[in-house]
Amino acid sequence: NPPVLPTYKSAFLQSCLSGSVLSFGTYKLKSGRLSPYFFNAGLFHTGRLLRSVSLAYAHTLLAHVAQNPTFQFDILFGPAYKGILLAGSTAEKLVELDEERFGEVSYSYNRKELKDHGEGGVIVGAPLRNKNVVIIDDVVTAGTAMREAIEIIRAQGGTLVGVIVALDRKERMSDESGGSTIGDVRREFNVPVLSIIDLDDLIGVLRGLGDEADMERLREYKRMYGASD
Ligand code: OMP
Repeated sequence: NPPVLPTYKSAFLQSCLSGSVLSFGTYKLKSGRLSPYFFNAGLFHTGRLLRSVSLAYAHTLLAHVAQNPTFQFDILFGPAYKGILLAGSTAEKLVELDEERFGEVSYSYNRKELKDHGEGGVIVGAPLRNKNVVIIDDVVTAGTAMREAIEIIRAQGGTLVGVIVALDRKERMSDESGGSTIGDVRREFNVPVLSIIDLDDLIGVLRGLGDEADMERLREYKRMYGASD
């Protein structure tokens, strides 16, 4: 029997399917790998889908805080462009869930183009210097996007305390290394890397839907590119 998922996870998966955020076919990834599925966070473009995704991020953070009461963060940092909206909307959902705990959590994001007038600077929103920062992003595959965000935080004098993504594809970083991208970031930076859902959740959903063909393609992909940890 497939594991019973927490409500926020299954609601999120439902939203991904109904909004075609998750699609099945053949997709070329940034890493060059050919994937039988794709997660397009750009398609969370109705109010209802945005509410669903930001609520799921907020619940995932809340569950982590419940298990790790000393986990504390000041800022949700959303790398441009997709992270911008995710950071703001999730900060708002955190306040709805627990205002006392999260009421003062800030959010910010980077500019992609440098600005030489007005307020200037790379960061819009809360300055990162000497703050505990959690990166919020859409997907992690080989970790390129995540490492760019980590570099921005370091350059701005912030302290990385965690990362949250919607989907962990659970892929190995390279053909030479069997280890997962997320596992590698966890070890290198010694911070938790959380995800709302991962590849195994997707395989479970397809099993539940009786979609044997897509499920088998995802399993095959996992055998080729899946991480060992
Ligand atoms: P890495 O930088 O290799 O970790 O890939 C993550 C990025 O790839 C995401 O930020 C997206 O831009 C893109 N991507 C998706 O959006 N969805 C997927 O399912 C897979 C990828 C991807 O190209 O790996």
